[in-house]
Amino acid sequence: MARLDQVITNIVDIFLEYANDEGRKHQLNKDELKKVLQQEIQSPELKEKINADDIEEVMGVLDKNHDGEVNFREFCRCISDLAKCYYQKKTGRGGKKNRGNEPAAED
Ligand SMILES: [Ca+2]
Ligand SMILES: [Ca+2]
Repeated sequence: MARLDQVITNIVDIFLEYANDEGRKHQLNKDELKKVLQQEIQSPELKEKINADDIEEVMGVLDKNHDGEVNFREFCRCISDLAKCYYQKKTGRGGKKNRGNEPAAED
């Protein structure tokens, strides 16, 4: 499988594996979210960005529609934020400044 194929199928498969573990299907509750972050993120720089030990805060940030769980759209946003974070570290671009070009409450 090509690399992007792998990335995409991995994101979907990982989400479903954890989201369907307990509670509502296709939704990550707090415990599931904590598990997926603890087990599937190991690199120190990403761990630093998203702290699974403070799951309340992480959930607050990710749960854009405030239903107490993380759906696939919210999960994707998290992955994309982590990818951007890594990109910025690698390239030195973007920095830590939030230039406000991301309308967070769009959906
Ligand atoms: Ca669930
Ligand atoms: Ca949600």
